[in-house]
Order: sequence, then C-alpha cells, then structure tokens
Amino acid sequence: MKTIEEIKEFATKIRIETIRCIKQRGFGHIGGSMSIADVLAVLYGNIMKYDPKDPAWKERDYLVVSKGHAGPALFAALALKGFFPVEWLATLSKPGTRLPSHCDRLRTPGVDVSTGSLGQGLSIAAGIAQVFGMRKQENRVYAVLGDGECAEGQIWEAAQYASHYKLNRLVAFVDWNKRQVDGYLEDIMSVGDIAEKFEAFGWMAAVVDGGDVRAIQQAVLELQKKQADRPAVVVLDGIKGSGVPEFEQMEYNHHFALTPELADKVIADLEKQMSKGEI
Ligand SMILES: Cc1ncc(C[n+]2csc(CCOP(=O)(O)OP(=O)(O)O)c2C)c(N)n1
Repeated sequence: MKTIEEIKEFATKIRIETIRCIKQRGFGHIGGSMSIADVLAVLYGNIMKYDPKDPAWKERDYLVVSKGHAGPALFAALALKGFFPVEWLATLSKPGTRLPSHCDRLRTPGVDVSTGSLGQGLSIAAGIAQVFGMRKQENRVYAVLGDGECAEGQIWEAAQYASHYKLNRLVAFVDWNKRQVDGYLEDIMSVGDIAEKFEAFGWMAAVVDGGDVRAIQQAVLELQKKQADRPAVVVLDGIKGSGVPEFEQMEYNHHFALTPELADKVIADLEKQMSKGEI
C-alpha cells in the first residue's frame, strides 16, 4: 500500500499534468477534471488491480469514467502510471492524437470504456459487474459519475438493475461538486440527497470529503468489506476546480480557455505546495 502522503502527491501530480495537457490545447474541461483527481489517485494508487504493460490483463479491475469529458484527468493518471508516455499528454484533442477530449477505449491504452454521452456509464459498469458475477471472477468495477449527470434517468435505471442483481463487485463514485455545465445544480436541476437516493434503490452509501484521499480510501475499503450482496456508492462532497483556488473561484469553470500565464502560475503554486509537503 502507498502511504496517504504518496497518494496526496499523486493527486497533485494528476492536477499538474492535467493542467499542462489542457494548456497545450488552450481550452478544456478543467473544473470537472480537477474534482476527480483525488479519487483517481486513490483508485490508481491503492485500490485497483491493473498492469500498465498489459492494459487488457484479464484479472484487472475496470474503471468507467462516466463523466467522459473529464478524460484529461484520467489520461494524466494513466500516463503517470506508465500506460503510455507522459509526452502524449501534449497531444490532447489534436489531429491524430491517441487522447481525444473524451474517453475512448479504442484509442487510449488503459481506458476501459468510451464515454462522453452522459448517463450511460453506470449501465455499462453494471453490465461488466454482472458478467464478473456470472463467471465468478474476482475483478471489481468502479464508475465515476457527475452530479449533474445524475439528472439522466438512465442512471437510476442502472441503479435499480445493479441492486436487483446484487452486483457486489461494483462501486460507484458521484463527484458531488455542486455544479454542472450551466451553473449550480440547485439552480438548474437539484439532484437532492444523492446518498439517500442510492440507498432507496438498495445500495450501500457513504458521503466523504471528496478532497480527502484518506477518507475516500477508507470508505471504499470499508464498503467493500461489507458488500456481500449489494452495489456501493461513495458520494464525493467536493468543489468544482478543486485544489486550485483560481479555478474554484471562477464563476464559470466547466470548460474554458486557459491562458499559458494562468496555467504556469497555478502549476508553479502546486509544485511549490508539493515541495513543501503542504498538499
Ligand atoms: C447526454 C449528454 N447531454 C449533455 C452533454 C453535455 N455536457 C457535457 S458536460 C455536462 C455537464 C455535466 O455536469 P456534471 O455531471 O456535474 O459534470 P462536472 O460538473 O463534474 O464536470 C453536460 C451537460 C453530454 N455530454 N451528454
């Protein structure tokens, strides 16, 4: 197991590489990429089984980043773990790239499922978990959903399915960063109490600070211990743009043009924090 300090540092490196990657492109989904850096660090740092040299390894765990517009954060995590060279990150969304703006399993080593059309990822994750159960395989499936994405009816169809079929190898995360593309959920479309909703569908649920890697890790491990006959969800109570005050405080931080000056400044701040051990 990696230490919590190592996981925190990994999360910061995911943020830095994500910002560098989007800087090259000039614009991108920054807010929702930042807010999943911590959960990705926990999953790729200490939870998931995978082999960067063999992304299709049969015994690996699967990850479905259902909010597929946050691809850059996933690409940063995969590059840092050695699935492909970090230099690829500079090619985000450029002609001929292996890293399109949204997750594409046919193009990027380590991406298990193509996503981008919101609402579909939990159904896909449930299907994968169902197959593992039928084949008595030990692999686990993780899914990362957006809170705005939970406005899609298909999420709740999948929730009902996963509960009925006792999909105990499935853990979902909801990035409860309170915002979607058009603004705050409370103004556009409230999702209500996410944990309570999943519990009503027969899931186990926990709510943790989405920026606290220790809490995220503990929640996953504890839920998995108790997960005899049910799927589980971890609601990540967080901030869109998290880890970078300039992004957190922007009125619109979903998809925006990132100037090289701002990118360089926030990267330097993150590097300074990391070198002082303040992350
Ligand atoms: C089916 C579908 N409708 C609309 C969109 C356009 N879209 C892209 S991101 C987004 C907002 C998603 O909000 P949320 O799930 O909260 O993601 P986050 O704020 O964490 O980035 C929307 C509506 C889409 N990708 N798919």
